[in-house]
Amino acid sequence: MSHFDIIGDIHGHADALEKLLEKMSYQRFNGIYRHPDRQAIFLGDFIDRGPKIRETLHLVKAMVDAGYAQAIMGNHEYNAVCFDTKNTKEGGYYREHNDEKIKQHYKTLEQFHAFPEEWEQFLAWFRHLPMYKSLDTCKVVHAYWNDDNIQWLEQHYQPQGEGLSAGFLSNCYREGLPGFKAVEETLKGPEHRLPDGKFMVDKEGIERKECRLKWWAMDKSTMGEGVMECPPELRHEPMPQGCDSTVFTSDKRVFFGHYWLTGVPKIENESAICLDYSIAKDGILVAARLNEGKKPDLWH
Ligand SMILES: [Mn+2]
Repeated sequence: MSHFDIIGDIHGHADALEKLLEKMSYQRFNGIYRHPDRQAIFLGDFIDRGPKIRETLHLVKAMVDAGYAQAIMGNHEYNAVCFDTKNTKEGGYYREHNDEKIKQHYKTLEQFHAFPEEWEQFLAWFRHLPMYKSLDTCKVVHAYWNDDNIQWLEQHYQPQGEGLSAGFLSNCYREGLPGFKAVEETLKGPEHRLPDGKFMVDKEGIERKECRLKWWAMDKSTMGEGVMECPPELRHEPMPQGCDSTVFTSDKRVFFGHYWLTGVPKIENESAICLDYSIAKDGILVAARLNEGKKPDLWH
């Protein structure tokens, strides 16, 4: 089956998801959305922020269980598992329970407050989601496809086996551990340290010394072109030393989400297509419809 519809980050916006599926001629039978000859691919980040996180998870997981969809893990699902898993060696949890991290996860905890067993089941499902897929006509990943990282995951992450076990997490949950880079970059994208004294402010209003690289951009000669949310005073600066300035190419198209793009969806780089247009921040939910031998169509 190569007739895929690839769907970007949902973040609890189940109504927008239903609308988009219906627009793309998916129909609900016995409560499960399906298309007679197509399969949906979900790029992760089902949870946090939005008003209908439970509904989103039920809808997506039911489609996957029935074979009408496939799903990969987003950084929010990974974070949720880390937040829930005790670090028996060093104490605490693999994701700290501090104000910033509770705030980011709050909507999910709140909406599942009365359904703890359901939440446990979804966490168990997250623990076994693949972090990437190479399909016959495309590749999918939540944030960043890098062959070295994918190779590390291929060797060390077994979604069908132990998945995100405490043993696996203890090997990658923080900087300095052998699996940190592969997991972090695959799910959250590559970052680079800003020049001394410079910082950027992220969506949560937190100051960060790292910038997020637009690894898929065609032109990466200035920071304005090559980094996300570039501070205005750095826009015309050359990219920091050590950033990859080559144009990303791939044998098959890579689809990814994660980056909170805004405006009208468009394909910047034919080899790497972002489908996250900020549904959780007054944006839209976007899908790419793939038909053999044709350019992908963007739907919203
Ligand atoms: Mn994300």
